[in-house]
Amino acid sequence: MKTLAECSLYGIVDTGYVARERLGTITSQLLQGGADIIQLRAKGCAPQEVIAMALEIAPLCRAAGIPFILNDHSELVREVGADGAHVGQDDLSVSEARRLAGPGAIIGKSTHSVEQAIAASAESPDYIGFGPLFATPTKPDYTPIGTEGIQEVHAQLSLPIFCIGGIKLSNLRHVLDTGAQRVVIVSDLLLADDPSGRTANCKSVLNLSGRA
Ligand code: 3NM
Repeated sequence: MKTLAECSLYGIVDTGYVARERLGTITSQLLQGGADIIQLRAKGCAPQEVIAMALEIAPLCRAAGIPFILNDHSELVREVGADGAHVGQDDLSVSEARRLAGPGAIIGKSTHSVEQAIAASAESPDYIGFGPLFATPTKPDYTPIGTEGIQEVHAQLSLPIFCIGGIKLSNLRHVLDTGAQRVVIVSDLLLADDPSGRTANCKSVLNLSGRA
């Protein structure tokens, strides 16, 4: 399986954008386009639904050699054959998520300021998310933090940092120019006419920047 150090493009399969029956197809499209990590984000779905969806996605990621992460639900990681879980600021601690997900699981944490990123790193997650950089329809209630903190957070921390929030093919080069090394892209991939092509195009921008 690809290590986090090798990952620059993180795709999220979000049930807010993708109908249940398209989850497998879209996952395959993101993988085909070169996504390095996949997360299932199924906010508001019952655990049994999350299990069913995850059982469909996990084998696709496994076959591609790509880590598969559950948003929340660290307690389901082993049951569905996922590789880890992602926790938010108001969710379980990293250590509690790690205990539930089991040995070797990847645990990521969302952070929304340089201060939160530094505080989160003390919990020793395997990676952090940092954002939202820009306004995003995927999390409309979050205030954008802009790109100003990107360089500082990279200077202060040595763990993988995935910038997130409003990142698209059209602004990716700018985001990388401001110091980002890894990104999460959600709606721009999921809502593209050709999700696989859009993913591949984003990956080439990352590759060209020398960060992938
Ligand atoms: N977490 P899009 S922003 C799921 O800042 C998520 O922690 C964020 O979606 C955070 O690429 C975000 O469509 C949404 O803007 C990202």
